[in-house]
Amino acid sequence: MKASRDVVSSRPDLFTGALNVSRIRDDFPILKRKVHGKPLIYLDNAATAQKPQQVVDALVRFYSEYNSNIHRGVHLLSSEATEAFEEARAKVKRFVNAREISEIIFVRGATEAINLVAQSYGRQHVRAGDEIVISAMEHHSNIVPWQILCEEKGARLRVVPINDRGEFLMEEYEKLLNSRTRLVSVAHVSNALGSILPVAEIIDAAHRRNVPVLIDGAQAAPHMRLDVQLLDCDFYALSGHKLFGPTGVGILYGKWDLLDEMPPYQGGGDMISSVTFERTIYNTLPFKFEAGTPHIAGGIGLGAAIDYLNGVGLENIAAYEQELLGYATDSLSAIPRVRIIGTAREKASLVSFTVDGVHPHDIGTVLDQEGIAIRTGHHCAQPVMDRFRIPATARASFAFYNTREEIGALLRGVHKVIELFN
Ligand code: C6P
Repeated sequence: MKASRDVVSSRPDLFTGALNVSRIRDDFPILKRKVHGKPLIYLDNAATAQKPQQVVDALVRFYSEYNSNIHRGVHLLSSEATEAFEEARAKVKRFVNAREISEIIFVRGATEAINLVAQSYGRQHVRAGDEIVISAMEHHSNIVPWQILCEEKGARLRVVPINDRGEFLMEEYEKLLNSRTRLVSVAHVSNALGSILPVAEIIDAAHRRNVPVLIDGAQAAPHMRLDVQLLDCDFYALSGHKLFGPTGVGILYGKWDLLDEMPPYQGGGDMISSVTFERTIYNTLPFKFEAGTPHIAGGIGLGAAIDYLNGVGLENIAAYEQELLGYATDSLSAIPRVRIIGTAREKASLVSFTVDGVHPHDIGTVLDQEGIAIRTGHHCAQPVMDRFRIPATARASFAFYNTREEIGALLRGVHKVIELFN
C-alpha cells in the first residue's frame, strides 16, 4: 500500500494567512443539514467536534479497501492496515512533538488515558498516606480515577482551589505540594469554564519536588499547538473525537522512562512478546499498553484529522477562535440577566453562562428549536458547579468552522429565551 493513502493534502489554496471559513465549512458535510427546519448551528464542539469529509473518507477507505487486523497477519491487507495505523501513530507523535514514537499509546479517549496512568503508574507508586493533587476545575474523568486509587491505597486527594474568575491559584497549589505528593493531574483547559491552566508553571513547580505531572489535554488539543517536550509534562491525555477524529480513540503520551517501568494496564493479545502458563513476557512500548485489537479505523481516522488540522494550521485556528470567543463574551455579557461563568484572563474557545430565572436546560431547548446546538448541564464537572453555587450552565463551544453570524444567531436565541421566560 502507498503510505500516502490517508494523507490529506494540506490544501494551501484554502488559506491566505487567515482562515477561509466558508471553504472550510464545505469540508464538513454535517454543517449543511437542517435542524427543526433551520440551518444547523453547531456550538457543542467541546462535547465532540464534527468530522471533515477527509476523516469520513479515511474511514470508508479503511473498511472498503483494506479492513483487517494489525500486527498479526502476513497477508497484504494486514500489512496495509498495520502500515496505516502505525503511520497514524507517527502523525500523533509529530502533532504533540513527542521524542519517541513509542511514547504514543492508542487508547479509547482521555478518560481511558487517565485511568491507565492511575491504574498502572498510580498503583505502582502510591501508598497509604500519599497524596495526589488535582484542581477544583477537573472533569469527572480526572477526579474519579484518582478517587478509586486513593480509596484502594488509603491515599488522599488534594484539590487546588480556584478564584471567582475560574483561575487556578498557583500559591495555593505550591502550598499543597509536599513530600507525600506522588502525582499532579490537571486539565490544560477546563471544559466547564474554558480557563487555560498555567500548565508550564504547574509542571515546573511539581518537578522541583520530583513529582510527575499528567495533563488532561482533552479540551486543549483542538485549540492550540502542543509540544509535550517543551511543556516537559510526564503524561498527556487526548480524545480523538474532540480533535475532529472518530469517537472511541484517544492518545496517552508518556515519557518513555516512566512508561517503560510501568506495569501493563490490561492483559491480552498484542501486549505480550511470549506467553506460557508459567510466565508471560510483555511486549515493548507502546504495545505493552495496547491489549487486544485496537480501534484501527479510529486511529487511521485520527491521523487524517491531524493532517486536516495541520493543513488549517493550529496558529490560525487559535487566533480565529480567540476572535470568536471575544465577540461571544462581550456580546453575551452585555445582555441583562446573563451571567458568564468562568471569566479567566486566559481562556479557550467556550462560554459557559446562565440566564437569571431560567434553567439552562430550557435555554438549550429554546436554542435547539432555532437549530442551535449547545450543551447544558453540569458538563461532567459537578464540583465546578458547586464552586459557583449553580446546578448547571449553558455552554457554547466554538470550533474554527463557526462564524460570527452563528454567534449572532446565538445572541438572538438568548434574547428569545429572555422574552419567553420574562
Ligand atoms: N468532556 C464535554 O462535553 P472522553 O469522554 O474520554 O473523550 O473525554 C473525557 C474528558 C476529559 N477531560 C476533559 C477536560 C473533558 O472535557 C472530557 C470530555 C466532554 O465537556 C464530554 S463530558
